[in-house]
Amino acid sequence: MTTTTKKYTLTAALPYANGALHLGHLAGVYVPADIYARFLRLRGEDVLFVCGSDEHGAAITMRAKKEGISPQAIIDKYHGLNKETFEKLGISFDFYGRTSSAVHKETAQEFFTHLYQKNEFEERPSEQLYDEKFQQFLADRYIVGTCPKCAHTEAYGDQCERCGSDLSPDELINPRSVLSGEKPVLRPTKHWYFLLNKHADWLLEWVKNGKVGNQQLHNAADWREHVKGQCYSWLLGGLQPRAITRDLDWGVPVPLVEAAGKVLYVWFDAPIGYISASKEWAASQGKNWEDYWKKDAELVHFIGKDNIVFHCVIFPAMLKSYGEFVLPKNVPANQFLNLEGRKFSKSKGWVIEQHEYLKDFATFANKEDALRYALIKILPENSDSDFKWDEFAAAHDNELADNLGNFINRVLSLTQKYYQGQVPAYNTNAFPELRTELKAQLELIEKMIANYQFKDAMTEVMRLSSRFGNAFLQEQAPWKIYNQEPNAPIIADTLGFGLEIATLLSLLLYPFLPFTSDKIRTMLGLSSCADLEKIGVNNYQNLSEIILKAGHNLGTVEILFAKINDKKDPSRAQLLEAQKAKFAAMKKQFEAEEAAQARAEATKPKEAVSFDEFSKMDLRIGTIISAEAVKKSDKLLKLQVDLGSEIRTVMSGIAQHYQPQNVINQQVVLVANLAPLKIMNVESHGMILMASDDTGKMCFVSPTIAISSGAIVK
Ligand code: B3M
Ligand code: ZN
Repeated sequence: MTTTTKKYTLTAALPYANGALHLGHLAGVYVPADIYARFLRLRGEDVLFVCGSDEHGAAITMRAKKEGISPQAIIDKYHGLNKETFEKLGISFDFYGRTSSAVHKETAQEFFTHLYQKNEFEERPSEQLYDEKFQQFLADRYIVGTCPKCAHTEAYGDQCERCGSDLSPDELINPRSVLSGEKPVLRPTKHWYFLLNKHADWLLEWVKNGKVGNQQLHNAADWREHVKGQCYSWLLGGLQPRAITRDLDWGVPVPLVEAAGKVLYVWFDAPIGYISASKEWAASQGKNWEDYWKKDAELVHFIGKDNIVFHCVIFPAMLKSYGEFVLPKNVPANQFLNLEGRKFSKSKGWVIEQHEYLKDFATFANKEDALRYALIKILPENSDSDFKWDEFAAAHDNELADNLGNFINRVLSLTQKYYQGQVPAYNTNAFPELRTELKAQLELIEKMIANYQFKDAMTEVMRLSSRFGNAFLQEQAPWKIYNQEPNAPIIADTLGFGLEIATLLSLLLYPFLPFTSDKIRTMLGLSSCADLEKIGVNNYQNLSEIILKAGHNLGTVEILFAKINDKKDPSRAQLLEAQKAKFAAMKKQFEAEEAAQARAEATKPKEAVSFDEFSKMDLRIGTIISAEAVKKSDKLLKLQVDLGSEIRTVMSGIAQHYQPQNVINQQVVLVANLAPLKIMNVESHGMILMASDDTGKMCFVSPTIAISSGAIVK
């Protein structure tokens, strides 16, 4: 039975169950997806928000090999850890599935069979790399070698992580097996290829104009530019048939007799995982999963930028080939988050894993929202961004504690004091100008969220607390009036409006900071926003519904955010300092390693040059006739060098090794035909040759006898 009410299906990329997730994953995918899910639910929309573990592919089997346990043990371990951590952070999936489930196997096989019967595949014999020692074909990540595009020596068989190129194993130079480390041999095999090339034209039209045939499915302007950009580079580069089966023993078996021993390619079965999770959820709720995937269902995929092609090209082609499925309305992919200026790297330990954060900050009240807030402020929506502990602390103290916490505390404490914790009778039309401004503010926030601009939306929500909360209370200063005229109606009007703002904040913050929203509502004597999802709060158009009625009893006032930098209680600052120290020490070590590497690189013998190339250099003896320090530079000296036939001005980086007065009459070797270069606004004509070693010593290279200026060096 299909009902007519609109359904929203939100998916968040299925993380591989081969490790813990870190802050980059949270900011890239799960927090934004959760914001949108909560926002829609609070409006009373019918939302299905699914995710789950991606439990197939080399990511799993290789991890199992590394840890010396079975793939099953790996997926059980990390599925449990990731699911539990998401819950703790308030990521409100309706269902967190796993691709090892029976429903998934059946769904993925049925999907394959259906496309097979519709002739969407082609069977192709091929020669593939094979590890004779391990008796296994080497697909994707099982093979490493040198990238043909950027010469990175550790490129994988499916992708080079240095330059981002999409590769196939046969493109790698000097391929070697990850299993045995040996050179693989070629062996004949056969695979099924999805004829992606057949779909190129409609996909391009769909991405570019949001149209399929004469149906307008979405407004192309709503898609992020960087997402469309990646799609164009794939679509215009020419789509090729793509192998969707593999010779592996871990995965969903290919449901064809002639494909015994083969499994589906992990990127074929993983997105189908969204559908299987929906089926499992629907079965548990007595609902029909098809309502959420067909007709006018609205599908939105939340992913990181490395998954764009799979969600904007390949999976849509699969859905359309199958028939009846809707295509994603939007794929608001995020860019990457960095950590203190460097890429996250699990292997180097440069990472903050979400479950580790929760452990390290166990004693920190409201740690979940403190993290959510810090991440939302830097969501990499349109460009990469950077997590910094100092910014985390500053945002927590200045914005959450001093702005939001302070406002909630003030309005509730004043109501407690003046009206014994009961909402006073007040004029709900007081401050008309402010109310008009507020309405516009609420509309702006709603528009931003609907456009997936979550970072900006949260800034605007926080303005409710600063502009309409704290600044408003400060302007009205009810405490001053109270001293003279405790019954003045303006006091009730002021606090009444303030309580409306506090209530609105509890609603508006719910998608962003659900724990804080709950706390504010408890203080307001209200139940969680989760209870409002059933009825739906149209908090933007019908404000009167959310207004606390006169006589309503407020709850107890509590501190919302205890500051990190607190002289009386240094415990939180200590937690933070420990983190900062840990990363600073690591950074120091990395920098030392990098410097050593750079030195090694610099002292490595250079490539041979021909005599002709060398003869192009015009090297001459020059005599320094004057030298002066350069303002604002501790490295440079400005020199006049006599070349016999002319005097040259040369800027030279020797100030840390020579005093100006000590270089006069010094004979040096000058590269006389180096193109002039402007350095600190002075044109430098030539370069003096210096010798240096790795102890930091540096000296001129000079003739062993006095020789005429201008003498040729060859
Ligand atoms: N597991 C890749 C990743 O974690 C993959 C996503 C699947 S989404 C269907 O980046
Ligand atoms: Zn490369």
